[in-house]
Amino acid sequence: MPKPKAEKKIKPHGTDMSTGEVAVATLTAHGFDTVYALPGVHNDHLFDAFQRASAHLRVVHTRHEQGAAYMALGAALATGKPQTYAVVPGPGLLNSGAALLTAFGMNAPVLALVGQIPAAAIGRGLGHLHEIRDQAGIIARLVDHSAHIEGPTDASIKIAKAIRAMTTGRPGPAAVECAIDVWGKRALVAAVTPPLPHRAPKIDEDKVRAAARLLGKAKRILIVAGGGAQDASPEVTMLSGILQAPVLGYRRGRGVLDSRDPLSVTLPLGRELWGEADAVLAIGTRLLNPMSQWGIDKNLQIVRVDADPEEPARLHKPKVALIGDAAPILRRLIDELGKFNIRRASRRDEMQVRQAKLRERLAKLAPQLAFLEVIRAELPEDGIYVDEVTQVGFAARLAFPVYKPRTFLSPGYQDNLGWGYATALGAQHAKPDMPVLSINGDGGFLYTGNELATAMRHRIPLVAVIFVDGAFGNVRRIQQEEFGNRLIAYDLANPDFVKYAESFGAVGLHARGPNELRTALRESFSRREPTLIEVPVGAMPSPWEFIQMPRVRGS
Ligand SMILES: Cc1ncc(C[n+]2csc(CCOP(=O)(O)OP(=O)(O)O)c2C)c(N)n1
Ligand SMILES: [Mg+2]
Repeated sequence: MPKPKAEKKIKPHGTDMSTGEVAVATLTAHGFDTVYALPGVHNDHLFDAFQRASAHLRVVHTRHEQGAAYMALGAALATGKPQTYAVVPGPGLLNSGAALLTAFGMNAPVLALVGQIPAAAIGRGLGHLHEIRDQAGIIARLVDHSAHIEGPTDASIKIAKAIRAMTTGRPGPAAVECAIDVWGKRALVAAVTPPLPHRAPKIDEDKVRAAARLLGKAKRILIVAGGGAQDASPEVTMLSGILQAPVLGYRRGRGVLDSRDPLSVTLPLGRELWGEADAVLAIGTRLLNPMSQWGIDKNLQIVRVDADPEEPARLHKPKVALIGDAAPILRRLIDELGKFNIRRASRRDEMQVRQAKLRERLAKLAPQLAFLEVIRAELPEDGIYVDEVTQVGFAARLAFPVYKPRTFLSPGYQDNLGWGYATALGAQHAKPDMPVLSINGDGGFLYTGNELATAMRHRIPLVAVIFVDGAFGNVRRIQQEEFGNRLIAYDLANPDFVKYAESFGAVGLHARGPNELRTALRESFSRREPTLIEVPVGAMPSPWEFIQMPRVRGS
């Protein structure tokens, strides 16, 4: 009689882990080393997992959820890599909402980890702490990819999928939510999901040839670079040279072609060139303002390169749309253009003359430009400038020289007042060795100025300048010029900003005018401590004639 087979023992398979531990292990497996966060009971087990993993994952806690989300955004913009923040549900989520919205507008890879009320109570309207109706639905409207974590065994794959969604195709924010009683739930987990394979779309070779033919024949080409061109700076630079095509960047595309190249242009020259162009190559940009303000006609052939297949035809169907990441597509385009043996006459001299003429026109903005000149001189070449919705900021978009992509962080189409200080803090945290400069108006600064406490707590050596005119200056000027000087809701009661900074233990400096700002910046960039420089200013000349400009073609 054969011996009975030993009964096969089913070995427990995997590691005993909580949902929070799985989430943390998945984040670290994906290369995350920081989470910007504000805790609360809903996420206690998640934070316990953060605590246990603190050798691999730093928690930077802020003083308001908007601070956490803006810091993650700033870190993502400065590094180009995905970043994450964690908040409690309801008010915590909503407090982070403007930053999440801005991340969406800027296609920034920011992962929101959001708490939830007890799993069994979701959707029942019982009035649990921080309950909000249909949180999952609200999140799903704010970002393209969201998920609800059910427990330890689905947490890893759901987070891995969220990260993949954030970094493939059109990048952007994602969110996962998890209930208060689920973060601590334990189970045997077989493995943590590693980064999922990316599926790069195949480049459409016929379309590359069509684009090359079109651009090869065109006489006067304008390249428009948006945020989606930031990782294609060498390719854009090369194309600009081959085609002798000027490159327009406004907010997110600044620095894709180094401003020291005379073919690198901002809005006013961009508009002139748009009016003269027979072809436009638009890379990673919605192209909304040129098409809707400056006009289109049948003599303007448009080639678009975009990661999002839906984007190119949204407003106006282009001649050719190339879908995918800009850099590999542009490399193929450069190869294909090689067949045309293109010899374009240099436009260097012409563009130098036109740039000089523009500088004469922009001299109208002398007060803003004087500050920008000092900032450019003192901020190192790779230093990061973080923009705000303020007079000096508007002028910077037109005239601040930008040498590299990701060194000019401007809030995109949301133009979200008050994003600046906390976003810059995130950029500085993620790039500790690189000087970061935040500029602010007195209106915008106090949105997140409380995060000076975060700068102190985490020793983040951000230098911030605040231009103090005692007003929502932009609002005041519009009321003066367009509403018969009927002023309302524009004037500000300000603290003493030097004392305000000092009360946190930060360095507070006072600078009257550009020369004193130069000294203050020099001192601050060498001292490298959290610093706020207060600069009293008067009303500044309007930049709007250089930003909102009339049609140059079409009807
Ligand atoms: C979230 C948000 N709220 C309101 C506005 C409208 N807005 C644009 S500029 C501005 C005033 C900005 O004041 P300040 O920061 O002091 O800059 P200044 O114009 O005085 O230089 C306001 C309220 C906005 N852009 N974003
Ligand atoms: Mg102001």
